[in-house]
Amino acid sequence: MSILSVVPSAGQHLIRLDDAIYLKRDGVLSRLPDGATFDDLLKLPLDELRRLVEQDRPPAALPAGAVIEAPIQSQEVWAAGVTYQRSLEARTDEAVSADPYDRVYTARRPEIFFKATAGRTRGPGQAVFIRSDSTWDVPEPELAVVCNSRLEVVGYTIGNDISSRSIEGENPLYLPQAKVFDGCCSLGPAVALAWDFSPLDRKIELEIHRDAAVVYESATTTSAMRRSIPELVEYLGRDQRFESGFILLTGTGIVPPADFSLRELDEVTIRIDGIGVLKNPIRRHAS
Ligand code: DO4
Ligand code: MG
Repeated sequence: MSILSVVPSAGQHLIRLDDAIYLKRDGVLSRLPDGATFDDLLKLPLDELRRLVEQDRPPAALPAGAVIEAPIQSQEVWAAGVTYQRSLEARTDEAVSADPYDRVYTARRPEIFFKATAGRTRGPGQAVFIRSDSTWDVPEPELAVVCNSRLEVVGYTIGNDISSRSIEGENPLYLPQAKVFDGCCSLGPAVALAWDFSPLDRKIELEIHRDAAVVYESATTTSAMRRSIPELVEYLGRDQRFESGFILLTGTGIVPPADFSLRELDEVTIRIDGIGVLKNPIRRHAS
């Protein structure tokens, strides 16, 4: 089966294959001009980017042995939290104090935190990590927004905001340690381009496999998100510049029950309708 089967045939998607960027448009692959990188593309205004991406180009063959990489270069990954009722319920159950979570769910200002750099981020098929000093770990399947340097939404991908519930639950001030470590995030398999994809009412599905059996599965839809994407982008873009844009995870609407924790060798599969399938095996950092 082709590695491109994880990207839908319909629509327009940018895919990073080895070090080049390709467009998959209605099932046909073409290669963007030599040397085009995510940093270059995300410095362009959206209309110029669209012209470049949609230029007539000959179809390209899938390079032999190519692998799909995470759609990121020098962009920081940020994340919004407590944007779905389910996330609020899970945090208030695990936390020493429910109050900060209750307040942020309805506050004007959203929760937005730093999540990862490209070096901490993994692509499709690569191992993602849980911490050596955590006892309760979950994947968080999230719609990820890709923005350019002008805060215009260029497209959408899938993000996994892997999180330690034991560390965050002990004290909310430990959030950066619960969220940020090597291999704490995966992205991919493709960027569904904004002019061709509506993020509204998209189904998000999570499946966790252990020893060839499904040990957890659930689904939600982006229509259950309490915040709008323009609102989250506007808050993140306040008083700071992103020279090559950024990637913003929009929060999880799926949290497994309290007796579930990820284990080494589990496999996490996230599907978002119109974007594709992101699958990663789990590893635990050595203590
Ligand atoms: O409040 C802590 C993190 C919440 C989060 O990551 C989410 O809701 O997705
Ligand atoms: Mg999250």
